[in-house]
Amino acid sequence: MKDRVHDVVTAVIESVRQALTEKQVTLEEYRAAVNFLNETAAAGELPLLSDVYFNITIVENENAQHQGTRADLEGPYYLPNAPFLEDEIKTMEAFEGEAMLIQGRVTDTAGAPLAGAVLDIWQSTPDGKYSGIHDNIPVEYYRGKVRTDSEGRYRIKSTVPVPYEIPNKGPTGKLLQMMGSHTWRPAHIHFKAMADGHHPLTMQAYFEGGEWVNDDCCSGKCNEGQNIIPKKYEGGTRVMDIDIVLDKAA
Ligand code: MBD
Ligand code: FE
Repeated sequence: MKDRVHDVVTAVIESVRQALTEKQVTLEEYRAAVNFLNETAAAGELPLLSDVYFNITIVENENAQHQGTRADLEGPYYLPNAPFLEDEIKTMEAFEGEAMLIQGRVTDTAGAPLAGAVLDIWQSTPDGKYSGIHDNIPVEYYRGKVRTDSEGRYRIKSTVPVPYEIPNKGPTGKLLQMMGSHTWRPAHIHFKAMADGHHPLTMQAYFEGGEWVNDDCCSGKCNEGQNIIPKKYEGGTRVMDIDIVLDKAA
């Protein structure tokens, strides 16, 4: 482990030094950058800042090793202890969200169903907040786990999320704006899929035709995967058919 830390941190230090040299960064600029990181930490935004710029690279590393469903951004708002749900993700009545059904099948790369696989699902409120993180929204809302049945199927009700603006008043939002970027992500649903003997998968699903799907502020390549879900309605409910293929554990 020490060797791995040494190896990776040495490479990071070298690439930062190289950038500082290439751009002939001054003491004043260097100090401003350190202060920026300090403010970001004080605002609790280090996970956000990191994920905006670097989570995508980790995703690409994962996908280089994958046969199954493409991995995607985890983002900074996953909480591991969400409850198991009956048939519904708890949503807040204050928001009149459009009804949504998320359903599909979890299989291995040979197409065999994975019974008893766990899907951990999380999404933002319709005004772009995450429970357990923002505005004291109780953690039991907008999160939860489902288990696949004997045929690998799952089915859970929720409400349709809307495009998500990352907190734009803090240091991360300010930096994005200084960099000429907007602060929006397409509407999305987060998943972690886990099954015994299989490699866990962190992914997201997006909505066909959704705003920002082709222009995610987190450098997400939403449009390169299979994870843009076709527009489908059944009796006024937006149906998200999301099948997930998991690789065998190495
Ligand atoms: C999010 O909700 C998110 O999913 C990502 C990847 C980054 C910031 C906020
Ligand atoms: Fe998110």
